[in-house]
Amino acid sequence: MTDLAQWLAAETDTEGLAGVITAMAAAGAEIAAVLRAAPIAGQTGLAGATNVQGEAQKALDVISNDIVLNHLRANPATSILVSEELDEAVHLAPEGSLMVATDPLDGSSNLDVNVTVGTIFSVLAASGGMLQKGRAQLAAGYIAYGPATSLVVRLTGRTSVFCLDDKGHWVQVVAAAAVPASSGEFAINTARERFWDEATRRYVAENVAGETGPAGKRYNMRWVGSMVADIHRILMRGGIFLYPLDSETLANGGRLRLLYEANPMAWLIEGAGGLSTTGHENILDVEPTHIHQRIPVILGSADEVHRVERWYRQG
Ligand code: AHM
Ligand code: MG
Repeated sequence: MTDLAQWLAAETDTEGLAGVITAMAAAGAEIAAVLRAAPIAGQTGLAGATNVQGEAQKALDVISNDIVLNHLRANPATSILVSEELDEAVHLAPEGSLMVATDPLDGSSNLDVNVTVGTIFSVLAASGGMLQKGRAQLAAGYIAYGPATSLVVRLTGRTSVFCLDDKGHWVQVVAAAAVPASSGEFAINTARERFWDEATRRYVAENVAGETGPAGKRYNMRWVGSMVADIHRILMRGGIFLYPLDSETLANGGRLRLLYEANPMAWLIEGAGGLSTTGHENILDVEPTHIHQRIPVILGSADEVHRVERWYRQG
């Protein structure tokens, strides 16, 4: 049985990097405990909600952000933290060599219905500045708070999956995740169809046409509406996730964030043999222009991503 510490020791001899991942894993274990008791504490709603004792409660995404911040503050290797919850970057250990970008609790609108949510993170060399391509990541990961608490992490090798046991240890359950090249599952919010571009419309139409259509096979659609849950499914059994640029998200450049949603997920999917694209280029090659930048996100099984890219080239 391999645990996280053993895996990290084999993956890197950089103490700082192993320390930051250990800190994120510890933050994840703490967030998991908070989430488990959140309905009793009256904490699943929005900021300003009250608990069963009538006390005012902080929203869980704020609590999760504080937990991540505390764990990274205690870690001497982290010098910069960029978080979805914070407008500005936070400067931590001045001597630290690493930067962390995180969405401390993604999919928080799913909390009041007890659906899987997650913490996403990306680790970069602080010396490269805050705006680096995803390709420069030293590591990335997410913690999925579902029926099991899973940590999915990759340095520069293969993407590995750990599960939190009842003693608080991270036990490896998949040494090297492998996203099958072909799949019959796609994930997109079809309620947005009226905003879609031509490439998205055509790709989805082929899938929906099933075995008698040009794709020549039957597809199923899944959309949790919680990126970590949708990506975890794809990582474990294949499929494709699409949050493309559409007429409504056009002005913002997309819906999801490049630094702490798209890049880490693209890094993990690539480490499992899958692919990512904006429709026009690999997500990991996009040069960021600001820390909270949004980006179109298409990723998963390689054959499916290639089919979407073909439609973009024709458009
Ligand atoms: P958030 O960061 O505000 O939680 O939003 C991100 C979430 C993703 O987890 C999910 O894939 C997407 O928003 C769902 O969007 P939609 O509500 O359009 O289906
Ligand atoms: Mg988010």
